[in-house]
Amino acid sequence: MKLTDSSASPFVRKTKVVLHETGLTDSVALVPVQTTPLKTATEVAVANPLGKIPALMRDDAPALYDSRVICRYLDHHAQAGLYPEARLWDVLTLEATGDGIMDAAVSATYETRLRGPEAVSQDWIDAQYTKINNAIDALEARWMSHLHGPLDMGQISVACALGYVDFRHAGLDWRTGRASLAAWYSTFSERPSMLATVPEG
Ligand SMILES: N[C@@H](CCC(=O)N[C@@H](CS)C(=O)NCC(=O)O)C(=O)O
Repeated sequence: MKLTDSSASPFVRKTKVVLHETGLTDSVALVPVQTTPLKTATEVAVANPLGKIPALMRDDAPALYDSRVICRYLDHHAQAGLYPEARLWDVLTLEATGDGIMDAAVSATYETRLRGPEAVSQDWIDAQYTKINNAIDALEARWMSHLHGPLDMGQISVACALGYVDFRHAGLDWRTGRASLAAWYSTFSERPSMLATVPEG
């Protein structure tokens, strides 16, 4: 199998963390790509008609895309238990919260990096930052007990989302007023799977 790879993408990072956590790194070759909404890389368009990464190219079956589908597929493949039945709906909601932070943060990145200075909308960026801040407040207020539980897909998504906020939007200073989440993240970031996938670029 092959995975479209970009070190900066938090969605790709999710899937790579899952590869590490499930022991599947040797089963998937990484294919580095450079793609943006304004210029889709050819290999990305071939694997995913939506032109987004990650996509997982399987050997004898159609490519899978959207990080949620890929992560669930890899978990199923490895029987790793990242979606425990007993708390499935919480895990999926927590994963959606992490993914939503990524969506908002990536949108704010595109706004600043892909549009000319005259076209950048500060209102748009502020609206994305509001979503990120509200979601991080919710994590601090309601999800700490779950985050401290056994490893699951929700935790991986949240950690990759916070890592991306640090990477591209450090000015948000998300740790201030969220001491519990900051402490959890500091410990989680030391996992070998997280250390092996730190974003660059
Ligand atoms: N819901 C998708 C989001 C993926 C996504 O937005 N990836 C970004 C890179 S971080 C991308 O491919 N952007 C290019 C584009 O939107 O055309 C997933 O979870 O895989």
